[in-house]
Amino acid sequence: VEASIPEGQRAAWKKFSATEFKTKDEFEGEVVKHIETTLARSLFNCDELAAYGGTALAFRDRLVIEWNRTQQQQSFADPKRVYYLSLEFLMGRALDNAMLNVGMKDVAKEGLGELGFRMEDVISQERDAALGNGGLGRLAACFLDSLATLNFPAWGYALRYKYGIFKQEIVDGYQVEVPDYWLDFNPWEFPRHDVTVDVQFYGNVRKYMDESGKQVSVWENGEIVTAVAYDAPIPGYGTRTTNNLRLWSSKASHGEFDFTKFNSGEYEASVADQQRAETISAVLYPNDSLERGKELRLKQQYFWCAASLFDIVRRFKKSRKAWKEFPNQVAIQLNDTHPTLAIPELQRILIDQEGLEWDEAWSIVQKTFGYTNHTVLPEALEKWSVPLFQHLLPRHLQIIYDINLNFLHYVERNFPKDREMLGRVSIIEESNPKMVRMAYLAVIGSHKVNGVAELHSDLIKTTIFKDFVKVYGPDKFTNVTNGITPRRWLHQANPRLSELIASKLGGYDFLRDLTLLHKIEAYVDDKEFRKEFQEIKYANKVRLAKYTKEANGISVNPSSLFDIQVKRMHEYKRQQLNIFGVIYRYLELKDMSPEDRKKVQPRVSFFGGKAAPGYWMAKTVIHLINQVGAVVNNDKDIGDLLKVIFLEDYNVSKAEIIVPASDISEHISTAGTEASGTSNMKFVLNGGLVIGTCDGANIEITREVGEDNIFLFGNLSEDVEDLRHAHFYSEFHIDPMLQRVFDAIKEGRFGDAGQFSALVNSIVEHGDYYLVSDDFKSYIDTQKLIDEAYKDQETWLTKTITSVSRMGFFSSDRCIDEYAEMIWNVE
Ligand code: AZC
Repeated sequence: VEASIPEGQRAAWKKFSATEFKTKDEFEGEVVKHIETTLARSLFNCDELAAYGGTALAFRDRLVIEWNRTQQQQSFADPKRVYYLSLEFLMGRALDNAMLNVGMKDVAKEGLGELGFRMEDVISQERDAALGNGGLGRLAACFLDSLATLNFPAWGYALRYKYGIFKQEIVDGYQVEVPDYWLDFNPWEFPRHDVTVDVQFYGNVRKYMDESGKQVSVWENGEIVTAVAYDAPIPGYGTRTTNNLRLWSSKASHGEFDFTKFNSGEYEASVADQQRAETISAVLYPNDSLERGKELRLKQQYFWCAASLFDIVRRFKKSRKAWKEFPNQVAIQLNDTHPTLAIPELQRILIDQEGLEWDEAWSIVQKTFGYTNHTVLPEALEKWSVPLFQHLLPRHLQIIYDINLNFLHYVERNFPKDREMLGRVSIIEESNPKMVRMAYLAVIGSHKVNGVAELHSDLIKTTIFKDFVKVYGPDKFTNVTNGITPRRWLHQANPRLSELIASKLGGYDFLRDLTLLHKIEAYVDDKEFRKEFQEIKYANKVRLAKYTKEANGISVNPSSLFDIQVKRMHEYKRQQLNIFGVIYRYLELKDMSPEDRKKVQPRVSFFGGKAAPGYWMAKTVIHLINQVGAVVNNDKDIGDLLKVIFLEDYNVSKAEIIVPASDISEHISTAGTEASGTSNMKFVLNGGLVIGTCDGANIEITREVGEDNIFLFGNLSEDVEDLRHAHFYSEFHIDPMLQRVFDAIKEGRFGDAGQFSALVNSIVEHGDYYLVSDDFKSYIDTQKLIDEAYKDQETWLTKTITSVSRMGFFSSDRCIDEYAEMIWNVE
């Protein structure tokens, strides 16, 4: 329904249009107004949470004004839009980001001070929006920031999970999962009860011939669930562009209750229907890099794709352009295979609802989609069973069969001699039950496929998509190396460093063009600069030490070398290698004379990260870390020489405290397994060095910062396969240093050895798939180099400053520009 104010009344309307606060006083006025009216609190019962509420609402108003303006402008200009479909957006907190992006944090700080509050306390009241697992979700959040900052007309689409990623508690050294109900108070979202889409599941397909002799398919008798839009404004930095993140929430299609049932006394049944519908958007699946084939997950995926596509098509149709213009108006990026159903869904809309011919529709589909792959791990590649598909989405299965048939005909014509090829590239895997291979559907339905770092993009071409390179040629496959937003990961997380850089570069332009950082290399010998740089690092370590004391009750010395590994817990990321290394260090310290110990570089090993609830091995590693901490941290011989800290419930807002505090961070995945990694970039940008394998973006970080400024170790990806093979077919000799560690574990020095036997045996008896033993010596040797290097603080400082100055490449702005140019063709 068009609901515009008539011409004649617009002048009056404009006169009273909402305006933005511009001064400290106006800001305070807004805060107090919101606290007293919107929140119905007063001078006498205003706590920090209410102060947060008032501040957030004041800034929200500002964002909304720009947001409305942006949307209005885009409606008029009707440019090509980018739609980023991601099941995860790991946004973290919004207030600090909003204040910095609109450039009003100082004003707010002063204003809050006058009202009796400290900025840090107010900011820390906000709960993280934790609608993601790890790297993939955080990347999507960085992309939204860059899209808005670079003024691209872009939308994010996801689900409004009632429960985001679980909260991690550590109880007796074990991970316990607690639900994260984050929506109690969320001023950043706008329910759009008028923007709804009915989504169908189940049912059957009826086919008939219409008058013109054309075959028509009708998907009918299904169950309908309604999607309701919830929007969140995404402000750009230093621009008025404010884009939209649209999250879908599910509810029963007939409203709150089925009144027929309700009135006839079936209260429970009527509520049950409603709950069943709401279950779809209730919870984020907490697995990263593992797919379990659960029906509810497939339902989530379709629900979200169908609602988003309906919305996108509705917007396109407003422009009344011809269908062939669709790919000129719409670019849809698939963040991994989770949204692959959007491909058959668009095809279905075009042929079943809009009456296009198959080929014309399919050409539109292929031009519209791009697909980003984030992993080569086989256990992460999505497959859905054909019977489940048939049951839940009967029409989509037919369409997928047709897509597959056309594709296989094409392959057959072009590779008549390679009969095996058809089975290898078919979307349908001939297993029992048959499976739909989502990654293949995504490749076939997109015009570009990209990996997320150079090595990864090369690997997908030689492993999982090898045959598709033969079919389509290499040009369909490309690389866009990941990036991070310098707004959150420098300016917000490390304000003092940002300020220091700005003081030398004459302003904050580097936050919009990170390549300008290279100019600070000129200050690498500047005494004053070096001193300040070092002081900032120290202050950030003090901040983390303070947090550690509060959270873990353990005092750590900020002068120690801070060694940090924070990321999801996974065998391929090899936190086990790290903790085995820590044990080795501990054993060596125990063997030393008190004299020798005096020469040792004190170190704190920090760990943080969640394990998927069903991932037993990852949970065992958490337990081992905590057990080792309990022994080491209380050993009088050791004192400050070594501390082991597990930081509970690692998330985005904690990362903002942790990342700026590292001297060394660990990115030590088995070569060829980590697609990119993005925390490696965050740590280096904040003046920490990396110990890492030749994997993912570590390789490009090395290229940028120089080999002297990174500590690489371990086997190379091209040797991994041979090594694994050798573990089974030659005699497997465990590294003797690692054996020492295992002996200590078996002696029970870190508690009941039985608890860790599966972990040890995965290496000793079951082939050491992740090459922990093969890389152990190289890892320990490199850690020793680090201890030595750290003693020479001046050289260390030079390395860190030089590295920061060379990190310009890793801005997500660069990354978004590459997508825009190579994949989306948008300006
Ligand atoms: C991650 C990759 O593991 C990580 O290497 C990469 O940096 C990140 O995506 C962003 O591209 N993948 C995931 O989080 N999840 C899946 C399913 O791959």
